[in-house]
Amino acid sequence: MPADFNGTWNLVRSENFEGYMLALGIDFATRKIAKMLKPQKVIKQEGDSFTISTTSTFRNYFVQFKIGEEFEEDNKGLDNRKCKSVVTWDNEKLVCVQTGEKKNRGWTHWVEGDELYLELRCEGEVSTQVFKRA
Ligand code: VLZ
Repeated sequence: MPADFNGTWNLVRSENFEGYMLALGIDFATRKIAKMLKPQKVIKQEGDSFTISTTSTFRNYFVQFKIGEEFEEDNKGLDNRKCKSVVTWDNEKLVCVQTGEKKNRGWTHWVEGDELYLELRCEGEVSTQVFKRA
């Protein structure tokens, strides 16, 4: 029985988002703004189909995928690099591998109690974001 990610989630804490953005080559001015943001995620899960919309006062990001089906991701408004992405289950965790110019790029989502976790990885950097239900 897979985990239920459905809902609206607000960022409550974040670690090393700066390092993750640096690894992606995000410029100084954008990093200064982005690290102050408290993004909200709305996740819709129907079987193995997901939409994740991340919104903030500065920029928004939307992704849609089915488990196990590779898709082109353009990372528009983030680092704008294209990559081939695929999301799979690792037990109760959602694991995305983003294959492209950047090594070891991807993310993992999981739910722990009433909290949604997101681990973001790029090159040697790992950032963790924690969200609570709105
Ligand atoms: O999340 O990849 O939920 O793709 C931050 C927006 C969104 C603020 C970070 C603008 C995206 C930042 C994280 C400007 C550099 C992400 C996935 C998993 C959905």
